[in-house]
Amino acid sequence: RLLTADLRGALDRNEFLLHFQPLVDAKDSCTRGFEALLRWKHPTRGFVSPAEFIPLAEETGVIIPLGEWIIREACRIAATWPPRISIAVNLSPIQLRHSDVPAVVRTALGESGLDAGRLEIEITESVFLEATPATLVALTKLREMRLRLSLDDFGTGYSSLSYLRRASFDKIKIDQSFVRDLPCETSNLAIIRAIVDMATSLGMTIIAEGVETEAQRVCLLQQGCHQFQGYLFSKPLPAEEAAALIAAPP
Ligand code: G
Ligand code: G
Ligand code: MN
Ligand code: NA
Repeated sequence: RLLTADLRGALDRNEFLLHFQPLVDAKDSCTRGFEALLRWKHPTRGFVSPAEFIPLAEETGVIIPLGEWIIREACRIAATWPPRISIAVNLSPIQLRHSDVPAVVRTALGESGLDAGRLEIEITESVFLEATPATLVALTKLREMRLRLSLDDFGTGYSSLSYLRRASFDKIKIDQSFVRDLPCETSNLAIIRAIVDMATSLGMTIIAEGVETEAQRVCLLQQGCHQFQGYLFSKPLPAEEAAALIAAPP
């Protein structure tokens, strides 16, 4: 079992780092941006998955300082990339409820010099399960700061179309569970078609996650997805490798 004490000290001991997975254009497979994915290099256990420690960080409140560090670190690194490359950062619902995310973002943009238009915030539908008025105020403020909002893991949770409109999302990320069994699974295809129709009519960008095969890529392109993310293009990369990929595309 992971020790809470380990987690609390990990930030001060510089044990966290970010990896970056390309978000590619569906038409030409060029990298348009990256999603920042948190990694914990534990001194004795090696790399620990965020799926294991994010829930613990949320329970213990460590997600507040950790979430702030993630935003600042992602902006710092993205500011070294060409301006056409964007950065997507995952936000925990707890973070959105219990910290002043717009203030944290403002600080991160200021100290890095990153243009706000290059920063994308990813939140899951679970944000709306216990959304307080403050949650929607924070999302509205982020929009007013010209950030883009992206709805992560779409289709897996509680979806309210009215929230989609009120928070005015720019982007929907189709969850990898719908992509996994393509192109043969016709019920998933029907769901993807419905999501694409809805998101297109709302003017949103549609990205499919977990794209692993050429057959999936072709199928999703035919369905009208705008961007792809997945092992077919690249796994999440250390910062140096992400920079190398930008400098010398495959
Ligand atoms: O990259 P990986 O498959 O290991 O990520 C596992 C889970 O951890 C995913 O659901 C992802 O959204 C989450 N995660 C990864 N990085 C972050 C982060 O920086 N902040 C938050 N809140 N969640 C993250
Ligand atoms: O934030 P989110 O829950 O969407 O996190 C994306 C997760 O999916 C990360 O843990 C990342 O490592 C993982 N991932 C990215 N590409 C692929 C892929 O092609 N296949 C699978 N199975 N997982 C992927
Ligand atoms: Mn994500
Ligand atoms: Na996802």
